[in-house]
Amino acid sequence: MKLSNISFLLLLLIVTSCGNSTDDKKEEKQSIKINQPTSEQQEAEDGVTEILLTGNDQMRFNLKQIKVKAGDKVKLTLKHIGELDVNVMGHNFVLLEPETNINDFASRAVAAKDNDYIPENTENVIVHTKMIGGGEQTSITFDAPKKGVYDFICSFPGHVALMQGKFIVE
Ligand SMILES: [Cu+2]
Repeated sequence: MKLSNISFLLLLLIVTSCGNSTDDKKEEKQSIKINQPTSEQQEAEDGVTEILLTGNDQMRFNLKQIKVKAGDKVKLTLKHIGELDVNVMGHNFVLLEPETNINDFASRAVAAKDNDYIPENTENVIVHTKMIGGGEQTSITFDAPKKGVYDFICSFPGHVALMQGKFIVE
C-alpha cells in the first residue's frame, strides 16, 4: 500500500472517530473516496507488478497515473469495458519515450492505420499493446524503464486529448 493511501485511511479513521457522523459527513467521505485516484495495482508474489487499465466507450482510461518502481517487471492489462467496435472506439496503451511531442506523435499515428495506429519505425514508443474493441482485453509484460515520468496515450485517431496519463517510475 502506498503512503498516500495510508494517510488517506488515517484521515478516514480520524474523521470517523470524531463521532459526529451526520449524513452530511458520510456523503463527504464517500465523495472523497470516489475522487481518490484509483490505482488498480498490486504486487504479485512473483515480483510482477500488475496494472489493470480500462478504457470505455466515452474515451476514458480509468487511470490518470500509473506508478511503478524502477526495475519492476510490469504486467499491464488493458481492458475495453465498452461495447463499441475496434474500428469505431479502438483503444490501446502506448508508452512514450520522454521528450516525445504527444500531439506530433498522435498525428503520425493517425496515418498509420495499417500498423494498428503505431507509426512505423518510430523511436518514440517504449512499449505498446495492440488495439482492442469493446469487450476485449490484452496484456503486455515489460521491464519498467529507468526512473522518470513518461506519458502514456491511446493512439486511436482523436483519442489522445482525453486518453492520456502519466506513467511514473520511482
Ligand atoms: Cu482509445
